[in-house]
Amino acid sequence: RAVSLIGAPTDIGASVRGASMGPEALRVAQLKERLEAHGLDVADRGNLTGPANPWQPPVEGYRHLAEVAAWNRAVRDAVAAELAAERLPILLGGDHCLAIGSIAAVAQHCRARGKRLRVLWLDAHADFNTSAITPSGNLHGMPVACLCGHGPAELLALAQHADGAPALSPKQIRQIGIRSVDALEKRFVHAQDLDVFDMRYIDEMGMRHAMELALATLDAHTHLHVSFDVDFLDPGIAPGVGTTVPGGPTYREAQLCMEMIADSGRLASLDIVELNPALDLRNQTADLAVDLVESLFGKSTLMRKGARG
Ligand code: DIR
Ligand code: MN
Ligand code: MN
Ligand code: MN
Repeated sequence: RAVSLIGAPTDIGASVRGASMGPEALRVAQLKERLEAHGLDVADRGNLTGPANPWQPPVEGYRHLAEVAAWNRAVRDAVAAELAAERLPILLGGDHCLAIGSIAAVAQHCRARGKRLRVLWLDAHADFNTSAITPSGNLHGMPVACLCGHGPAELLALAQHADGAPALSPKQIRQIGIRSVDALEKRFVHAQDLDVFDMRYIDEMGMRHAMELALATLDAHTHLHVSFDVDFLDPGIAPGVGTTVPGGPTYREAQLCMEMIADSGRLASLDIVELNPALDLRNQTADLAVDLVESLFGKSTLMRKGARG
């Protein structure tokens, strides 16, 4: 399989500075070399460029909207180019606002090719705020809403299909690991009927059952996109993120999650976002993220019966 790394070194949508250093930390953790060791053809496309972070307060409910749009346009076009070349794009964020551009490209590609799209959103947060309900104005808290058609015209214009339909329907999304949802965001998640496997669900039913359901009904025509916000992981093992939330998946739960995705054989695009090296300890969170991505691409302890790849 051919994969391409696309760096997007920005923290333009985040609440804390430093995710702009994420792409380099993942390279230092040898993402390319470790995927190559599993037989993948890996091309590092280097870093995209975009506006600097002006670090301004929100305007009408959005912080840095123009800059977020510029970065997302660059991400969308770069991801689209890799998909067109039949390569699997891996977006190295950067903060999670960049998933708007990344998933917009994926949604447009799937529609053009007649593929079904399923998005797995691995995150502590639902990222389903809008300008009317956000407590922060930070656009990294809004990408899922934007992709579903609830957001500013600038971002909807770059994310939606040519006929104006939203990039995603809530039915295509499964959220895993959620444990921090803002008060009004909670009502909107419920109203839009997002499929959420929150930590309570994982505590009670286990990661295995959550993933069985999240991966149910995939078929040979399904493009599976994984949007991996590193704050999905428990902060005890992954301190290098801007917005830690206690009570996340353990190392083993996260590994199982990734291995089950690998076993589905449908992974076709990936975001690795919100890694913040300024808050990390000797790059341990980047190393862990790369470890998990190895599993996502089929690294397993032993050969397993019934598993692909
Ligand atoms: C919070 C934090 N829900 C907000 N969000 C995220 O500002 O909207 N932190 N995504 O990583
Ligand atoms: Mn997120
Ligand atoms: Mn998050
Ligand atoms: Mn390893």
